[in-house]
Amino acid sequence: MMNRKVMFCVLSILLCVSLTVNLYLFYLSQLPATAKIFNFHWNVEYQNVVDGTLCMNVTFEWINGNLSVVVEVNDDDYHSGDSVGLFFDRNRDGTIDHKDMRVKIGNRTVPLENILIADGMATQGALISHRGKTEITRVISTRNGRHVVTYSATGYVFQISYTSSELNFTEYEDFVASVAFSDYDVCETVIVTPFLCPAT
Ligand SMILES: [Ca+2]
Ligand SMILES: [Ca+2]
Ligand SMILES: [Ca+2]
Repeated sequence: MMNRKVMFCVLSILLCVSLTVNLYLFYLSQLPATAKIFNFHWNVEYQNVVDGTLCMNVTFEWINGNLSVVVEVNDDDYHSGDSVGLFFDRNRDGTIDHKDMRVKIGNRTVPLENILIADGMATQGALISHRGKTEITRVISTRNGRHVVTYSATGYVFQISYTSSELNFTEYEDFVASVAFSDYDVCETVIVTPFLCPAT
């Protein structure tokens, strides 16, 4: 009789634990995803980077107050000069241009190494309009980047994280961004029209 009582207690406890775990997993599955994912495509007639459709996936996620950025591009050939450009409306004037390259925060002027090169170097660049076309201009300073680049049969993955101070906005604010990919092998750059990333 005693053994049955013990067994009943153990089974009851196991049932409660199982129920609690399942409820917690259900709760987690209902939480809104914090990552914002954007997908861009260029058909073969609009680019020479790949023979088929060029695909770029951009993921923004705020982690501990820093903006994690992951850019995936299905480029078909590695070159140490291939690069991803990340452009943010850092001075919050609604447009992305050379004024966003350096932002004054308090008494400091904060630059941003936003051209991430496949060989691990990084430099600064800005979007400019030239003869009705959007182009990227680079400044000369190049330094060791803090980004991570991997290349595989499916293409590139560029990863970096910026502080909110560098970006001049926080996770509680919408921001405007643009992304570019330069394929050194064919001397071609594709640039995404600036888009809005809503706050989490
Ligand atoms: Ca290519
Ligand atoms: Ca390439
Ligand atoms: Ca701006």
